[in-house]
Amino acid sequence: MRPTSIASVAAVVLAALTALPAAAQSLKSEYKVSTVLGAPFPWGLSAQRWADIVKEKSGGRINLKVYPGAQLVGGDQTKEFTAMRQGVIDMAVGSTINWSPQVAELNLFSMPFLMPDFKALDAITSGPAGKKLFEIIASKDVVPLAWGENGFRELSNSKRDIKKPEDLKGLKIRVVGSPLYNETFTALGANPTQMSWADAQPALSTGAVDGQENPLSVYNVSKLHTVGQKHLTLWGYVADPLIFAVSKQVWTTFSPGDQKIITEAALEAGKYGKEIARKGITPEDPSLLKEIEGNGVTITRLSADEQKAFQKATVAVYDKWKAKIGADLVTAAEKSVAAR
Ligand code: X2X
Repeated sequence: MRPTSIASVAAVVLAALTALPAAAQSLKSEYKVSTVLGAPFPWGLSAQRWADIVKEKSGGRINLKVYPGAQLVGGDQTKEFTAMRQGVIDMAVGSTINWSPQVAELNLFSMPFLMPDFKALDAITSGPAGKKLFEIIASKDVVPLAWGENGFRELSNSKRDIKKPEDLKGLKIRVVGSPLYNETFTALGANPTQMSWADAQPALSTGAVDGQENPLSVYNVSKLHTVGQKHLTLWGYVADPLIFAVSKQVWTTFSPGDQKIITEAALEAGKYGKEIARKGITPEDPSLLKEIEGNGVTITRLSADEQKAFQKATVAVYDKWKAKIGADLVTAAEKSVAAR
C-alpha cells in the first residue's frame, strides 16, 4: 500500500470513529409532544406520564415536552396529524376525531352507537380493526405506539333536558372535526356547528352555541356548568380513544433500544390514561357523576328504549359512513363488539 492510500484509509477510519459519538449524541434537546388538552385533564396527564417514564428509563437522555392546546398548530387540532407527518411536530397524543380528516378510517370511533360500553371500545382497539388502523397510520409516515383515552362523549346544553331526539330540535351544538358529526346531529334535528376546542369555550359562554359533546372528565375539568351547561345526557353515542404516536422522520433517528423505551412508556402511559379517564363514571364508582350533580347539573340517563330512539334516528348516517370508512373495517369492529 502506498503511503497516500494508507493515509486515506486512516482518514476514513478516523472519520468513522469520530462519527460514532456524533451519532450517539444526535438526540434533540427536546421532543415536542402535541395534545389538545393538558394536565389536569386525563389526556394531558397521560401525555405527561409518557414523558416522565421516557425520561426515567433513558436516564434523562430523552426529553419529551407536552404542548397542550394544539398550540403547535395554532390551535387547529385537525392539522395535528399533517404536522406530525411532515415532522413539524415530533410526537402527539392525539384524538382519532382530530386525525380523521387525514385518516378517514379513524371515523370508525365516531360511528353513532357502535360501542355500547368500555368493553366494546377495548375489543375494537385490541382486535383486528385496531391493528388495521395502526397499519393505516404507519403507512402515512406516523408511527402509532399505543392507545389511550379521551372517553365516551356525552351531550350537554344550556336549554333543556334531552331525553328523545325531538328534544334536540333546533339546538345549536358545537362539534369538532369530521363531517360525520355534522350529519349525525343534523339527522337528530339539531343544528351542528364545527369549531375547535379553543373556539368552543367562548362560544359556549356567550351562548353563541347551546351545547356540546365531550367526555365527562372534559366537561368537569373545564367547568362547563359555569357557562350554563346545566343539562347533561348520558347517551354514550361515541367514544374517543387517543393514540400515542411519533413522526416517522423522528422515529428513525432513535436507536432500537430507545425505540423500545419510547414504545413501552407509551403503552404504560396509555393504560394509565384509560384508568383515569374512566374514573368516577361507573356504577361501582359514580364519584365524578355525583360531583357534577353537586354543581346543580341535571343528569339525564336514558333507558335502553330511549337510547334506541337516538340510534334509530342515525341509522342512515351509520350505513352511509360504513361504506365510506370501509365496510370490511367496520364489520371487523362490529364483530369484536358482538364477541366481547
Ligand atoms: O375538541 C374536543 O371536543 C376534544 C377536546 O374532545 C378533542 O380534541 C376531540
